[in-house]
Amino acid sequence: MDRDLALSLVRVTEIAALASGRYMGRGDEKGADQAAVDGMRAAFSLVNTKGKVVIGEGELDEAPMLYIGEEIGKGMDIEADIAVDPVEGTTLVAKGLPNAISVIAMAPKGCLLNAPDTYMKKIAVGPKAAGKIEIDATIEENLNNVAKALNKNISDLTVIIQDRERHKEIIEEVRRVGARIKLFSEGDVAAAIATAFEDTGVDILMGIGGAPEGVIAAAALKCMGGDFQGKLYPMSEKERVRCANMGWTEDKLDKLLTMDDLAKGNDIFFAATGISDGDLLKGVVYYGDNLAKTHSVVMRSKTGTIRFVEARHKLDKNDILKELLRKHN
Ligand code: VTB
Repeated sequence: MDRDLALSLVRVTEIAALASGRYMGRGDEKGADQAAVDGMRAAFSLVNTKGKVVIGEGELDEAPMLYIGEEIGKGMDIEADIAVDPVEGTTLVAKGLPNAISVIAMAPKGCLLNAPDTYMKKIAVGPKAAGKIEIDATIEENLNNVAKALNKNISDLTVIIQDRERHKEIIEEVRRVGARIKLFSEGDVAAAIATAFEDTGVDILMGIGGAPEGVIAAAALKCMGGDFQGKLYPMSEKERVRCANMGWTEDKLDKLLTMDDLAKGNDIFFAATGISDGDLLKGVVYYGDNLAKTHSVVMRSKTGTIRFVEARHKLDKNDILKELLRKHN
């Protein structure tokens, strides 16, 4: 895929973040999400590709826009799979908490797993510890192997875990082994990405989060040379049925999903823009005088280039933004 698509993708997440950022702290999760969806959908219509949403806002009957299977983009003969999470962490935006991002991943047709809307058990690390994780190994084994790869003592190692009751045993075991823990409330894509940037101080993500978010995190880690493993983890009968309907019958649920099963090949693009301030990305700043600033990261697996893009937007000079901000103000 054309390398210039990377910059087109960052425009898409920037516009989604600029629209969604309007809802920060307003207690309106739906509004925050809808603004980002409207922004992504409008901005993507200018991207030179024929994309099909494989990870999106849900099935057609539950999502009128960016639904799974929707064809988006300006056309052209480049066919691509698109995974979107217009707001990764709607609660974070609604409450004005850190680490909300808008994300998109893109790969050639057939390369992103069409994951069912269920949970996934996950483990993720950055490049230095790639190849050293095994989702079925014990927590102690994984922590020892990652510590060794990073040339750290176990007590220097930081495990990032979503603050949920379902992670009680993982947390207890990490504490017993002696590593540090950073808990987060929402958004395990940003948490997985943080493992690939040494300055965040985060070394390994463990726990159970959304399966669609697992595909997006795997795409990002592929671009950064990190590692990710997952296993589908339905937590209710309804989710089990949902999995079975997509071919994930009971006998297949235990399949190990490697980074290549989730984001195949080496032509993956990933872009994210901060909505609220986070470990890696700054949130949207509205300066007044129709000026706003966004901070994004965009990467491409083929070359491994990682770009941070700080952009200043004249909100009254961009037709898409003008229209969006009229609706979401
Ligand atoms: C997960 C995680 C997401 O929501 O889907 C989580 O992958 C939902 O978990 O990043 P709960 O049902 O326990 O809330 C996020 O944290 C963000 O929406």
